[in-house]
Amino acid sequence: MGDTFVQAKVSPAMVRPQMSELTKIVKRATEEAGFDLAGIAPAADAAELKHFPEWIAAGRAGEMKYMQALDDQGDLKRASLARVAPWARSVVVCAINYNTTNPYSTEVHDSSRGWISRYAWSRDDYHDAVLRRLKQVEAALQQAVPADLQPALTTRSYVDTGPVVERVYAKYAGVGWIGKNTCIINQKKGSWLFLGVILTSLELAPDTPAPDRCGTCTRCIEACPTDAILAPYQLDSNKCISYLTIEKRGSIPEGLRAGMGRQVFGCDICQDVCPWNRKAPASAAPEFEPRPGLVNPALAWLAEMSAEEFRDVFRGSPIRRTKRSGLRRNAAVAMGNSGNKEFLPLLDQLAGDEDQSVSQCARWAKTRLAGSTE
Ligand code: B12
Ligand code: SF4
Ligand code: SF4
Repeated sequence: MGDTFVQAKVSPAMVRPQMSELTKIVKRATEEAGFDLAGIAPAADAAELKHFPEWIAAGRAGEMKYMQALDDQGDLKRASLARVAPWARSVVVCAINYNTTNPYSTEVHDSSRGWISRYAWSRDDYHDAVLRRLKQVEAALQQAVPADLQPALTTRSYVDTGPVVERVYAKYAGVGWIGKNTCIINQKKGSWLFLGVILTSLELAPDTPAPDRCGTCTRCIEACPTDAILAPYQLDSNKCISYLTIEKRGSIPEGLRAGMGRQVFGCDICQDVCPWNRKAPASAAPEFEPRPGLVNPALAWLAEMSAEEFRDVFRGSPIRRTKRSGLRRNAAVAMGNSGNKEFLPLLDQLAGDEDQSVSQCARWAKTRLAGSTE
C-alpha cells in the first residue's frame, strides 16, 4: 500500500557535487543485482499523471480499491508523487525481463487447454524477485553516500504497491515508452518487463525520456478481444481480461465472458501481437522459468484442482491472488469458450458446485457449449 512520508532534511546543494558519481554507482548496482534496464527519472509530477484522476473518476479502476487510496488531504495518493513523497528528488526505475522461450498465446490452439499469462508461470512471485533486487540496489546506494549525509538520506523501494504510477516514471527514466496498449516497451527488449522503483531523496542525474515508437501501428487495439483499450494509451480495467481473471471477485459480468476466450489468469494478447515483441530476448534470470504444467495448461486440470493441490502447485506463485475459486471460475468460462463438447460432463458437475461464482459460470459455459457448432 502507498505510504506518506515526512520530508527528510536533505540539502540538494550538499549532494549535487556527488551526483554523477552516485548515479554511476547506482547504475552499476542495478546491473549487479540482475536488472536488464535501469534509469533515473526526476521525482517531479509528469504530464501523464494528470490523466490518473480522470481515469479513476471514470471508474476505469473497477473494484481495485487500492488504486483509489487517498492521502490526508483527500487527494489520490498515486496522482502526485511530489505531494505524497515531497522528500523524493529522484526515482530509480529498474526493469527485468521475464520472457522465456515459450510460445505466445496467439500461437497455441488446443481447445482443451487455456492460457496463463507469461508473467505468472515463474517459480517466484515477481514482487519478491524484483523487491529482492531493489533492496540490493538500495543497500549499495546507502553505502555509497558519505557518512555525514547518511542521516538525511531517505530511500523507499516499491514493486506495484507504492504511491507510484510506475510506467510514467519508467518512460522518463528512459527504460521504455508507454505503448498504446499502456505497457512499457523497450526498443531492444520488448515489453515482457517487470518494473520496480526506488524513491530517493538524492538528486541523481536524470536520463532522457524514451521516445514513443508506436507510430501508426494499432495492432494491440484491434487484437484486444474485449475492446478494453478504449483509445491509444487508455485502458478500461473493467473490460480487461487481466482484471477480470485476476482482480475481479465473485462472478464475471456475463457480457464479457465470451470475449475472455481461454484466458484463465491474466492476458498477453496486446503484447503478443506487438511488433516490438517479435524478437524479444529470453530472460537471464532462472526464477522466471515456468513451473511444470503452467504453459498452456489443461483446463480440466485447473477446474478439478483440489484445495490441497492448489496450495502445492501455486505455493509462492502470483496465481494465488485469484484464489482457487477464481481459477476454477475462469477455467469454467474458458471451457464454455473452447467449442470442445468433451467438457460438457465436467461442466455439469461444476454447475452444481457449492462456490456460486464457479457454478454460475459453469451453467453459462454449458449453455454456450451446447449451442456451439465447432
Ligand atoms: C492496476 C494495474 C493493472 C490493472 C490496470 C492496468 C492499467 N493499464 O492501468 C490491470 C489489472 C488491468 C493490469 C493488467 C496488466 N498488468 Co498491471 N499494474 C497495475 C499497477 C498496480 C498500477 C497501474 C496504474 O497505475 N494504472 C493507472 C492508469 C491510469 O495508468 P496507465 O494505464 O499506466 O496510464 C498511464 C498512461 O497511459 C498515461 N498516458 C500516456 N499518454 C497518454 C495519452 C492520453 C491521451 C491519455 C489519456 C493517457 C496517457 O496516463 C496514465 C497515467 O496517468 C501497475 C504497477 C504500478 N504501481 O504502476 C502494474 C503494472 C502496470 N502491470 C504490469 C503488468 C505486467 C500487467 C499485465 C501485462 C499482466 C498480464 N499479463 O495480465 C497486464 C497488462 C494489461 C495492459 N494492457 O496494461 C506491469 C507492466 C510492465 C510493463 N512492461 O509495462 C506493472 C508496471 C507491474 C510491475 N511492477 O511490473 N495491471
Ligand atoms: S491484457 Fe488482454 S484484455 Fe487487457 S487490454 Fe490487453 S488484450 Fe485487452
Ligand atoms: S501493438 Fe503497435 S500500437 Fe500497440 S503497443 Fe505495440 S507498437 Fe504500439
